Amino acid sequence: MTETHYRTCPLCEATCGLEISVTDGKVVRIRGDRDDVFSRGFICPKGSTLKQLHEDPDRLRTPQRRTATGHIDVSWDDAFRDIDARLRAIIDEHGPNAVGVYLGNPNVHTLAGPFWIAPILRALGSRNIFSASTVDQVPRNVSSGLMFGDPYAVLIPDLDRTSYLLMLGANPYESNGSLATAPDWPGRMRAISERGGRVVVVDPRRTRSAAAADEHLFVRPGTDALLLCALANVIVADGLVDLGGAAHHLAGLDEALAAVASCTPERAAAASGIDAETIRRIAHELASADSACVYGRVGVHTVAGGTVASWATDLLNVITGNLDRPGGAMWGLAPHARPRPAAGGGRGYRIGRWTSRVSGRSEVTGELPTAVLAEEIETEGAGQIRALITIAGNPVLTTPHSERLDAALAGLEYMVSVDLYLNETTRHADVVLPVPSQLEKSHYDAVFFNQSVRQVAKWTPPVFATEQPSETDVLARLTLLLRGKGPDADPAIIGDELLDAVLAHAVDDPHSNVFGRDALELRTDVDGDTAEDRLVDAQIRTGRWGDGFGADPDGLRLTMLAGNPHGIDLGALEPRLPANLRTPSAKVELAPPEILDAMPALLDDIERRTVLAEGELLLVGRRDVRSNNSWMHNIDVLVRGRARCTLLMHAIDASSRGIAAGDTVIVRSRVGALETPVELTDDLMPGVVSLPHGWGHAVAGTRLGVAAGRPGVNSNVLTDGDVLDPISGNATLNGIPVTVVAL
Ligand SMILES: Nc1nc2c(c(=O)[nH]1)N[C@H]1C(S)=C(S)[C@@H](COP(=O)(O)OP(=O)(O)OC[C@H]3O[C@@H](n4cnc5c(=O)[nH]c(N)nc54)[C@H](O)[C@@H]3O)O[C@H]1N2
Ligand SMILES: Nc1nc2c(c(=O)[nH]1)N[C@H]1C(S)=C(S)[C@@H](COP(=O)(O)OP(=O)(O)OC[C@H]3O[C@@H](n4cnc5c(=O)[nH]c(N)nc54)[C@H](O)[C@@H]3O)O[C@H]1N2
Ligand code: SF4
Ligand SMILES: [Mo]
Repeated sequence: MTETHYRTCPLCEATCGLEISVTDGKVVRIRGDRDDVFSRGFICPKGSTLKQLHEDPDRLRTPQRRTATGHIDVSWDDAFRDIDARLRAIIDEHGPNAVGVYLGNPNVHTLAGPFWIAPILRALGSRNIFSASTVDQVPRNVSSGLMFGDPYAVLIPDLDRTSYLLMLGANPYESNGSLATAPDWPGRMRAISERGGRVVVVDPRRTRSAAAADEHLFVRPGTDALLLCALANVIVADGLVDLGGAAHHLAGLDEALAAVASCTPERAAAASGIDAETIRRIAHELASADSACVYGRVGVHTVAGGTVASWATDLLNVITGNLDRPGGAMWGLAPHARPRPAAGGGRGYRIGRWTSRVSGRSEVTGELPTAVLAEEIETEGAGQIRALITIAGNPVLTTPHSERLDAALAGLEYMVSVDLYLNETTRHADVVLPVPSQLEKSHYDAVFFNQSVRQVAKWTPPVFATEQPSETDVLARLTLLLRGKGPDADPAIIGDELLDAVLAHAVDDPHSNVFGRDALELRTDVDGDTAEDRLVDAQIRTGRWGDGFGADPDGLRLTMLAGNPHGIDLGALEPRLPANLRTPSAKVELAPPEILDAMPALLDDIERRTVLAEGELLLVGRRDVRSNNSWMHNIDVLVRGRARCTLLMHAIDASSRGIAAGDTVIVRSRVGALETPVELTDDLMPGVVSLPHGWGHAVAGTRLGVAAGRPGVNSNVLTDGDVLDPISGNATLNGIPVTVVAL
């Protein structure tokens, strides 16, 4: 008997629907769900590997405790007792800052991450909180926070309606998109050109995305901030500013435009390698398109000018009249988002509420830059990190100057990890707490529905039941022991608290569809088999399309989503000005001093960095559609075939160094060195080399049988933890000066 299950793929931001066939308790086939309202059958090579992931014998199913001879199975009770005793002793003696937390990327792909981590952080009360955000998109959060009052109000390209997409530092043909959820990005990009629009890609490499675009411009790594400011400069100088319908909602326009006055196309051309005439032409095309959108991602954010680039991206969207209009840059709206007052306005957003102890880096969004985690562990004194909790992260492979972090983790007094694998990071943990596989939990995209190019609601149930505790229960038990409730407290306490808080807010909120109702009464009507599903139900029902617990019988609720496993399409993006603004002025703040004050020095610095020492090249990263940061290399079907961890190099740069295709070379940066095979290509800008991240699995003490056989090298041995975006604290992962010599 074959049963068919529908399940959203949780591996990347694209949220593809999967059709999963199960016979006798085993997955026999996974393919794209052709009836999915959003993905329409699209799937990438990773989607079908949820089977292999689920069946992977190396995937942890039992808590692990580290011993002198390696990790061993222990019971859940022993694991939590160990954590309770050791972690609490450190906190009692040294205070909460002695415990650091690192949160990895998959937390945004689960229901545990968005809701069950906040209670842990509150119970702990440490300022030493770190996450993958500061090796990724935090500049986008900072500029959005300062401009719109909400760090999560990130503008996304209205892909399906735009006539012109200017895309910088993103390669959705491999990554399937980021901060713009859209299954089948490639198809949606092609559709722009097919309907007479234009796609222009700016990237130091002619990626598959660049090759498929109408135009590709090579750019010198790290210079996009200057390029984007120059595009704005041309629009001002040539009298092309058009604010469109957003005109009444703007503050600080004159200061913002003054800030780009020095960024002439000639200045940007000298730094970026894109000639001034082309910069002028692109500016004119942007300004004259029926609708247009500027979109930048990892390549423009993981550099020192990341926040300026993110600000300039949105400034361009504003001054071309594309803010909040169909086909332009718009905001998404998740079904569970709470309604906001129509007039907008709020408390605004601040950065730098505290600083890191050793090098004084600013707090952003409640976190410190992950690049300073190692020094905070190494440096003795009050406030030193002595213990670490990692949840769904592998910073030993994913964060800068990673050899230093690896050594620092080895010196911790205590470490706990919540993870699926014993990998390069979790091998340092005294206790590893496993979580169920992706097929053993329900799914609702609490994060990605907020930044999706269509308004969509979808909840999918688990494919398999499990004996293991749920991830939310694991996190709840950590919270409770941090609260001093001991290792055996009932995890349901946390789920109930979260649910009560949602309902209490909703009934207190005059804009809510349950305003004035009795929260306790609503609670008796909440559906869902698990704490996370009940929370989803309460949030959806009190959201924009919700049933308001009976107020609108046709409205959304969990049972309705359960009956629609292909999802419910709620339509194209809708304009949301000014309701979506949370700035105290209820305006878009175009000239945040935190950005503009730092800008002149930053732009000078970008120019200075284009001058390289003799023989130096600039290293950039890359993604392959078969990878997922560091953690899916243990799946044989994904790593089989040609080696993917190679250094790409232009033939000109290779021949001048006497390097031939397939040679092994030594790549050296200020902080580290590695050996890797070379692949020659014409698709790179000369002077640039490219190495993917997330490899480097030849490490003792892990349990990754397949990955260890095709280990590759860790590119973050080369990235420099001392060079950060000074505004957001984001790490510099692209444009790293390196030398390359034949072995
Ligand atoms: N040089 C360079 N470095 C980079 C980047 C780059 O472009 N270049 N990209 C950066 C970016 S954008 C990011 S987001 C970071 C990612 O950095 P990390 O988040 O630190 O790394 P991942 O490889 O995503 O590790 C995810 C971990 O979560 C575990 N895991 C998977 N699913 C679950 C789950 O459901 N629950 C739990 N508890 N654990 C789970 C995996 O086993 C793995 O250990 O890497 C960054 N590093
Ligand atoms: N297959 C796969 N998919 C993934 C992931 C994965 O590891 N593998 N990771 C997921 C995660 S966590 C994220 S955040 C997203 C990221 O998704 P994307 O942002 O699309 O990331 P990349 O594919 O790394 O594309 C970054 C591009 O920036 C270019 N670049 C480098 N430096 C510069 C520069 O200075 N300027 C410009 N203009 N370009 C530059 C690189 O050549 C590269 O083509 O992908 C997600 N999806
Ligand atoms: S693009 Fe691939 S990894 Fe991303 S959601 Fe779709 S199937 Fe999963
Ligand atoms: Mo990321």
